[in-house]
Amino acid sequence: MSVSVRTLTASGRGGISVLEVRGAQAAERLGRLAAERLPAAGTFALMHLRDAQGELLDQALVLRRASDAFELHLHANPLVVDRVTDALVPEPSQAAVASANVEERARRLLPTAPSEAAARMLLDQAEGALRRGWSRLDPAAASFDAELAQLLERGRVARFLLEPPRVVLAGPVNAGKSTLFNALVGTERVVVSAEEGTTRDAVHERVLLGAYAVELIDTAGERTLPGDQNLPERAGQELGRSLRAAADLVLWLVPAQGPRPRAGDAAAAGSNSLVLLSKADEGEADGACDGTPALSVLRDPEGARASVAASVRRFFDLPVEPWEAGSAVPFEDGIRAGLGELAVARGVQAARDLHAKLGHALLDGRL
Ligand SMILES: Nc1nc2c(ncn2[C@@H]2O[C@H](COP(=O)(O)OP(=O)(O)OP(=O)(O)O)[C@@H](O)[C@H]2O)c(=O)[nH]1
Ligand SMILES: [Mg+2]
Repeated sequence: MSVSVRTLTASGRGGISVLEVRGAQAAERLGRLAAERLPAAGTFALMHLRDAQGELLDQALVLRRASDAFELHLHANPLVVDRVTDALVPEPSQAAVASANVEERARRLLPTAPSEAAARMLLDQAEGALRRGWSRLDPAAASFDAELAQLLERGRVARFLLEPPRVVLAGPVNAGKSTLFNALVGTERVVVSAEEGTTRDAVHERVLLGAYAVELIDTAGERTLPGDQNLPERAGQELGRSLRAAADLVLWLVPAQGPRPRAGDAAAAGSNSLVLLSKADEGEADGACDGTPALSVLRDPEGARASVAASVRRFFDLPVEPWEAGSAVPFEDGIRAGLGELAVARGVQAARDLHAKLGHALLDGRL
């Protein structure tokens, strides 16, 4: 590519955002945006950057690191940064993203990594772990199938790391859903009360359960409502139902002292549901009953957090440690699909040819 633009600082509002602009056409593209002369290599200048219509985009400090490499220190408003980027690369493009190599693609995901584990895994890939793992794969080796299976499994886990699953808290009114939601978020985020039907709207928060981030959603409780009035609570229940249908996992809370759900109940109906007993401190017996995890959120919030984290991991079949330092992790769908193709290639020669072809396309972005 003749010019590449990337943000070196975290995205969002702040004092300064630094854009790196480099490539054979970097000086020419930048020169078009500014009336001032570009600084000489190793020096900097204050410049007024304008779009094609002459409108001022930003006043920027421009540092020239080399003849074909610049740093633009812009005011850190995402809209300003986007407009300057668009002006520098008029058709920025999917092609540019696809043509970046795998290390660069991992680096680009880093600022939005949902958890520390995800960020550290991506950093490893940005440092070449996946390229090394891929090049060690030898279709002629006896260990080929096992190595491929291991990579595919790491890829499956990585998808959970990078795309937090949607976990909905549901169950009868007053089951303690909002109390658990607050305990998992770590702050009094939503209203809790002894009244039935306290929660109406759905509230979403990203929370960490051990090493994994999840998109946690608190919803209105279930109970039969009188008449057919269009009560706000009814609307809340309907919203809850549609969120449950779209959820990766529904945690259905049932008070330990009340009746347990039976087959055919809403809780038992969804293949994406897990039943948890709540208010176990009020139940007949503390701890897990019939293998159903039991929570005493008020008495032991830490224990409840750990129990929910373990239930979520068990449901999605995830290891406690999502990745091993330095290991190759196929963190993109395209790479996972490529590994899937390799797994079904017929014969060593066909697998070798495919391995070489896919390596070129997937690692170096030459599609
Ligand atoms: N003893 C005991 N009480 C609890 C526990 N968790 C919640 N509660 C109480 O149960 C009542 C209802 O709690 P909420 O968290 O508002 O229940 P909810 O399921 O969100 O209720 P709705 O929003 O009305 O559906 C409150 O008085 C809480 O203090 C628990 O672990 N033990
Ligand atoms: Mg509630």
